[in-house]
Amino acid sequence: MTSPPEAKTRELDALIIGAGFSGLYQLLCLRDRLGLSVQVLETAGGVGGTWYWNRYPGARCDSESHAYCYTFNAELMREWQWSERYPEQPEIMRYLNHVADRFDLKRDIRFNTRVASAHYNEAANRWHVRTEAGEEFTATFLITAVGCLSTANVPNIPGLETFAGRWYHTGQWPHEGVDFSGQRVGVVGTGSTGIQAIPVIAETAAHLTVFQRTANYSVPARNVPLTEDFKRWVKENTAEIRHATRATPNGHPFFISERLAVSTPVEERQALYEAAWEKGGLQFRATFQDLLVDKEANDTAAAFIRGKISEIVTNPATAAKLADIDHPYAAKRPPIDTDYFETYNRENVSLVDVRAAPIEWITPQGIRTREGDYPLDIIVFATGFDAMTGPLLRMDIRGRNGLLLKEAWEAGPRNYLGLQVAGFPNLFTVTGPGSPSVLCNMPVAIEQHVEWITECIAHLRARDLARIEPDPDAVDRWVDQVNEAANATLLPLATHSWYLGANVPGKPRVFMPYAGGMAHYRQICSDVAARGYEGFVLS
Ligand code: N01
Repeated sequence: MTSPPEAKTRELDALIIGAGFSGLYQLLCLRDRLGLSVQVLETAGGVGGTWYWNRYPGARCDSESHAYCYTFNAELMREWQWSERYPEQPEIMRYLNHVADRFDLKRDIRFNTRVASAHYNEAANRWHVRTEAGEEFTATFLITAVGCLSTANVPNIPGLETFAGRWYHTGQWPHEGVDFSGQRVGVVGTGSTGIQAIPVIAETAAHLTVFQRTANYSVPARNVPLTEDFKRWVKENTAEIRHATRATPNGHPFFISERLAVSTPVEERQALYEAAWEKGGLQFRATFQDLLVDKEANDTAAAFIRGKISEIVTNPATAAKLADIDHPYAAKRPPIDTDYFETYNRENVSLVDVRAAPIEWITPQGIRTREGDYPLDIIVFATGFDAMTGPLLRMDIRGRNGLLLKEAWEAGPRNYLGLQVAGFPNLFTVTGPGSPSVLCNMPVAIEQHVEWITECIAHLRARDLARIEPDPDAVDRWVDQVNEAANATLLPLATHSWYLGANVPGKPRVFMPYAGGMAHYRQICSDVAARGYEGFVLS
């Protein structure tokens, strides 16, 4: 018998981790625009990133379809037609597969491949990457495109392993789907995901019990099929749509009103909220300019939504639990919904307040709270993610002198512009903590990061420079700016939000995304590059 071939280390210019929106575009830019040798490694069996995994019932994007797409290619924008105001998960998967096929990207993506470790070798100035299957790669540049919401947070509730029924996390949904008909279902969690899934699950479950820890605001999405007129308007206005998403703080194609809630007469203010409620969607937040910076202004929006909850939900005790919200409107990521509050008027749906009586145990039969037992056949955990840092820190990433990223970030993420970490040369983190990312319409944030990274690498290569990493002083200053930007808003007042890492026990409480606005952040990044990558050390 001949001996097996020796495992070979593949040498690359750049290695990208992840094949979602970010990884696909980063591959295209580095391979086709700069001519680099590039490999993408992806855990999933296909492209799509977060959309590959989040297949739960009702999964749909909260950004409007005509702006939830790449804008780097006007032809691509014109040839792709979305069917609804908000694209559903399968349609987004079709879109991303279309992009991957149109630009022949899949040939450079290795699917079903999880990265175990990435170590920087200073002498060689190369990243050494190992997969869980033991394959090895080295690359000059390492780019993480791992997404912000890709590490499922399954709560550590005692007894889960004894549960006799089936349980699922929404972010790891089975591809074959789940049949709820005739089943007693429990949903834990009322964030954006729970709020999307609950009305759909209620349609087929025998009974649905919702376990709510923190009541949440929600505004109707008013999803509709797109008219032919609208589709035509999109094709004729690709440049304008692109421009609008680049000019607004959240990367959405609508502008924030200049009116202030506090100085608008009460009747007029109410009429504007009514109109925004009828229009639906995340624009509700744009009704007034001061909603996210002035608590008094925010209180007017919060009161309006609470009033809607009491109007919609017929059982006053249920309405009171749903409206008992402990944070300012939109200080946590604001959900939008289709018939969420209406669902509590169904006979087969009940609400359990697990703030008043916490979940204590999962028994073989169901969920036990301090007040009682709820027999269940299926438990759905819509309990969110170890957001932003989780997908990075679960890998063994080591920079100079073997410094582990997890240790460097022990007290919370520290980096420059959300793009690079001191001591980790040539490592770029697409939509990393410290960048606007999750506070923005994601494809807009992603395109900006990917293009900045591409131009930066082109700059290094054109000047025969081998390395870029941030100056630790620039990191300190940026961390201060991220904190200042958050503190100028009401966002930190939602003290248990995932923006702060508060949803994961033991995670440092640091406000992670940059809240100074996408348009402003874009300008900062462009200025840094124009000044010869100020704050970075190039060598
Ligand atoms: O997660 P979440 P998500 N016992 O963390 C509760 C994006 N997204 O998956 O608030 C009981 O927001 C937790 O309660 P509390 C969007 O950015 C986008 O819903 O911690 N309850 C909360 O109610 C979003 O913000 C879209 O007290 C527990 C819920 O679970 C982000 O993903 C669609 C618990 C988790 O809410 C995350 O949303 C959906 C426990 N032990 C999501 N642990 C689109 O645009 C947690 N909870 C498509």
